[in-house]
Amino acid sequence: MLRKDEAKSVDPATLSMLEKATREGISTAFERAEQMSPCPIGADGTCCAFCAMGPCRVPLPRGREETAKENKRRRGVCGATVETIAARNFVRKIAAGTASHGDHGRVMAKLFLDIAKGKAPAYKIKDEQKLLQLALDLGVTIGDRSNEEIAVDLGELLCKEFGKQEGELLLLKRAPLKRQELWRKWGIAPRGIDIEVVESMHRTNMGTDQDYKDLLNFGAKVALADGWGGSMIGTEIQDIIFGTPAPILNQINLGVLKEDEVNIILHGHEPQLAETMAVVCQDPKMIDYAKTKGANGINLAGMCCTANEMLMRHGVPNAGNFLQQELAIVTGALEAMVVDVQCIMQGLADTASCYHTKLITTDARGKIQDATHMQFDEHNAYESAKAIIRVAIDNYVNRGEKVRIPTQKADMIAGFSHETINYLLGGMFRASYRPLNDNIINGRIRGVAGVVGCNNPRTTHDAGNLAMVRELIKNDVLVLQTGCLAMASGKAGLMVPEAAEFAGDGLRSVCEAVGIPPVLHVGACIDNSRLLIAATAMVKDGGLGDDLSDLPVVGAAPEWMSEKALAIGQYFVASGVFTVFGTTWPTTGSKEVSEFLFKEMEQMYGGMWAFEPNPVKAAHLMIERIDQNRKALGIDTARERVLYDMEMRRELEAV
Ligand code: SF4
Ligand code: MSK
Repeated sequence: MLRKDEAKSVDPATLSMLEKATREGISTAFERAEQMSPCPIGADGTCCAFCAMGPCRVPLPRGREETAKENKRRRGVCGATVETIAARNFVRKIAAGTASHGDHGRVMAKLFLDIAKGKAPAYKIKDEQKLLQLALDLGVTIGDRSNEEIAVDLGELLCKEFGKQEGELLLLKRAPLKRQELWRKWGIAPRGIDIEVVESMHRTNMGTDQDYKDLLNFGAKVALADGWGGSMIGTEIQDIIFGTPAPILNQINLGVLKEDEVNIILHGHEPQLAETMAVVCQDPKMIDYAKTKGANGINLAGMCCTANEMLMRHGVPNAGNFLQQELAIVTGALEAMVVDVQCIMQGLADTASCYHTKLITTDARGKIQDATHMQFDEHNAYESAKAIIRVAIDNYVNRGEKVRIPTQKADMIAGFSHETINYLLGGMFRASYRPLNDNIINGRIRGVAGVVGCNNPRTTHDAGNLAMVRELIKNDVLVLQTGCLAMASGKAGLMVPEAAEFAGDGLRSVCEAVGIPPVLHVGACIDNSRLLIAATAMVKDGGLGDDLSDLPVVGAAPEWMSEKALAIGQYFVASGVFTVFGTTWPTTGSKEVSEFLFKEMEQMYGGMWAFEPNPVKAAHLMIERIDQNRKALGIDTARERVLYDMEMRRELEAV
């Protein structure tokens, strides 16, 4: 049975555009998800298409436990067991996520080097302090050399991390010593970034690694090459060249589009084009040009992770998250959707063809049939950005009659980088995580949760995130968010200091004292590496154990869809963090593989996966884990325990 619109999203702006899309006969991801149920064999991880003797399907019997005999018979033509097939599928997804973040990090490293060498004049080094800190961390000589000289050495060092063949990734040194030793013990300290992705593809190829535990352990290695490698390099460099984010107020949701201005949305992940567009859109000559076409100005907005980057560095408004991309075009008010890489639905081309919107691809790695390709050149960045903006301005006169912009937009504060949290808590001259640790020890803050990831039309848009986040803050858990779920909370008004009223007494008192929201926007998907740095800073500040797995810190992705989310989850787990995913789980077809991820990994790494589609129940799994870690640290007596009566339990079951 088809779902009613109300079951598709809890966001009123999204619902209003879904109604318009239906009335105008426009296909969206929401509708396509209704029409096509997921393949149950692929969803369970039990289909292998890795050679031409297959594809081989080895599904579980439906509706009953399989017998040992049946399990033995579940093999591909080559004899691969269901465990091998499920593990290989899982590892390939992690490798794809790592490759995506890694390729993003590589582009940033090369741009950084070009900037240092004076080959990309539109950019410069904005955060000198962070440049020097990273240079110090990685052993680059500072002396009395210029920033550019230091940056050339640092850039070359970081570029080499991608192709390094032996040794260990340099940034692993930032992790607590105990964690580094554990990675070495289990043989999962990554050598380089590309080599681990390549070896994952080799190991999962027909006839190579056929021991599911060995495969899954290698999955941890390739994921660490993302979190402590590609993603961390990307985040660090972006901060150095575009500025380290600091709290900034702006607005979010489709209501940020303007009736009387040229609307341009930037969508994707890598921020170098967005940075130049933000500057060019303020150029009086461009604004005058827009006026010659009858518009009152140029309105630049972001979407998905590009939106996070723009919002936290420039206060550029955010038009919405992943599932709103087609709906932004359905407003009829969008002159150009400018995209680069990752999370860009091909469906945008069809939607754009029904309105006047120009879909413009800008990256050679991300072309779309029927879109206009305008290659962005970082060495001639302003001219490239101007050409794209002119196309959008020229298109304003083609706006049709079918314009309707939702009224919904909410205030949100973004930009809580690790450095900002440090300053906010400790002050400019004694920046530290001490007050956070103290408030965790005294029980005002029960623990910290990273709630991250995407939207997925297989579940109600934004609903899982909001239910989970509300439950966590109500129970005094400070929430840090990245990606599309940060936007879900922003739209719902949870990212302003006033939202402290929804927090438990302890968390509320801390938020009110510091003046922060109970839900902090930490950045884009690659910025999950900031969460690793923040957790490491908590360990280093003392009083909460000597490894990341000792901390009352947990992770979740209640609405995930991207392979990148699995890579993030796996590096959280391999870094010692309990991590729960919702929506669907890609190894349910193999009990052994799931048991390894849900149980055995904990014995090895102190972190483990869990799968729980009910977001409130998932929040309570997280709280339970936080309490276990508090008990092990001997700080459980500091807080009052909440005892659930029958009514509270019934409420929980009803969700
Ligand atoms: Fe089938 Fe084995 Fe080929 Fe996979 S690798 S498609 S299980 S024969
Ligand atoms: S954009 S990876 S839908 S969070 Fe980073 Fe959003 Fe997920 Fe893409």
